[in-house]
Amino acid sequence: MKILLINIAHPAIGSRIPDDHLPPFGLLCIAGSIIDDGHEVKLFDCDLKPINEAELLRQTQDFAPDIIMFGHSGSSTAQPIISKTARLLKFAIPQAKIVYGGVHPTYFWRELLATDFWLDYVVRGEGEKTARDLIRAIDGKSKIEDLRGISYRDNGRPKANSNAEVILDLDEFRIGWELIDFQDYSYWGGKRAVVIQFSRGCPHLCTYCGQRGFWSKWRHRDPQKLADEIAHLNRNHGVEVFNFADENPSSGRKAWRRFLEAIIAHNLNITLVGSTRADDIVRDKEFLHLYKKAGFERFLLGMENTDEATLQQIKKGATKAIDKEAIRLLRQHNILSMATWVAGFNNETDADLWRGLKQIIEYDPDQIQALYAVPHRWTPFYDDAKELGIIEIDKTKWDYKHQIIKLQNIPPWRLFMWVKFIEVCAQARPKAIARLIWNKEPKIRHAIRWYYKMGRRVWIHEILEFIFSRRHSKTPQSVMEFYGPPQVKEEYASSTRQSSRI
Ligand code: B12
Ligand code: SF4
Repeated sequence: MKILLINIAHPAIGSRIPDDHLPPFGLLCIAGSIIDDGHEVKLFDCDLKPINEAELLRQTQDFAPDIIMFGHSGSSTAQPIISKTARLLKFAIPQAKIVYGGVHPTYFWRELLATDFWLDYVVRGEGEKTARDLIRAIDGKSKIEDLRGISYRDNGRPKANSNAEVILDLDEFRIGWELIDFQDYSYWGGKRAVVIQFSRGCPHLCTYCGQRGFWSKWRHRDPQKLADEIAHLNRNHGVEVFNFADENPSSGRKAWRRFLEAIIAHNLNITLVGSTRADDIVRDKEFLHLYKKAGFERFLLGMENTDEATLQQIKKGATKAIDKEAIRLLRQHNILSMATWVAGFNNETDADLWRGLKQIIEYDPDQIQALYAVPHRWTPFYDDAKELGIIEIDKTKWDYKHQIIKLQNIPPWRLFMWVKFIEVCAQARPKAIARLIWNKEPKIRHAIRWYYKMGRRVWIHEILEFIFSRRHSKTPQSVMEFYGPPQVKEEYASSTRQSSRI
């Protein structure tokens, strides 16, 4: 069968920040599995090259796919444009089946199938096996009703089969690298780059996060096989930067150490960038030199808040002391730390924000990402936030970079100014600038310089956007009203629990 994979979040994306683009990793994971099942697969990465509707339509008609599969890693924010594009293509090529997968459709299959009548199937959860089985069923080799992890329409009504089992052996399916031209993709300031993944899932229970529910059990790839794949991509395709998709790659200490050692044994000159937890960094203080030697240049530490009570409320399982120590240890090994800080968990006041700023400076991270809380319905945070008002109903802005939840004490313009002020204070401190000038490693100096350059552009872009195009909802509805009746949420919660049993 002819399968077209489409990665799309917004049209003419090339005009947006940043210039660097990473390959659409989730779709490449699906691709490996379905290519190996004997299908002809093509990828349109509309994030990479701006494409208008007429051109997309023409290219799709030229390929004449039997199935068109949509996905995007900015899942909820991409949904409106995916719906629109899917509609366009379905009307033009009605015989093609439309399939949609990823985080957002996994939890919103019912609404999507009820409103987007051009959509034929939703793949819930991990896609490698389920997408392969679905294509076999569309090809008439099995019955849709017998599959797991699929939602579809039965007599016109949205229906879901039982959840798919999690993939326990992450090396069972390969990544369809052959669909991309490596030259097209870069990160870290123009360096050839890909996304890679060691593990899926997370054992922690932070209330605002959907990772545990989506991926369920924490699993990892064979450390040696992943190291070999990285070495292959570096030596044969010139990939210099590997951005880890894992939320929490270091959860399994032994496996993680084996991976670091396997990478070191390959003796590569590469840059590794990832996210992890501050407590794992502190736990691994005896072998942080291996992180460095393997090539890690930066870790994003999801600290989210500097207030002990808020950390407990969001069940972060972290303390201020651990967060601070992790930053110190990373610096000792000349690995950059990027701390996330999130506004909107606790109906902050100006005094809270001022205290937050002072604490961020005291933590002294190299980089900061100031974000806004997003009350996704599939997270426990939804229950804390459901009565709160929202000021943004445009889902393309539910990206952690726009305020969604209304604060009682601070109007949006003032919170925005606080967030920008916190960013500039953290990044433009003389101490931070001095680190750029005096860092002994050219690679790290490049990394810091690139972040400043990009940060400056994003910062100005966000201010202009706020002044000229941001319009907040005048009649705020509550989070619950926005999402609809609460009994629907109950069903999603229980379906997540089912998959967590495995
Ligand atoms: C790497 C990453 C990025 C990279 C993406 C690089 C790339 N080109 O892939 C970058 C940094 C660019 C990025 C950007 C954003 N991201 Co991001 N990102 C991630 C991260 C850490 C990993 C994504 C990934 O590759 N996962 C591994 C793959 C294998 O998983 P996957 O993509 O979900 O795909 C699997 C399944 O979902 C399913 N599937 C997915 N798509 C499809 C399609 C079909 C047809 C099928 C059948 C199955 C299927 O099968 C796949 C294999 O099992 C995730 C968190 C996470 N751990 O997943 C956040 C995450 C996806 N990002 C998120 C967000 C919000 C964003 C941004 C909006 C943030 C921002 N402020 O700008 C932007 C979007 C940018 C844009 N252009 O619109 C959220 C999405 C939450 C949501 N509800 O929508 C996540 C979940 C993180 C979180 N905080 O919760 N991101
Ligand atoms: S925020 Fe990070 S540590 Fe917490 S549950 Fe999500 S992935 Fe795990």
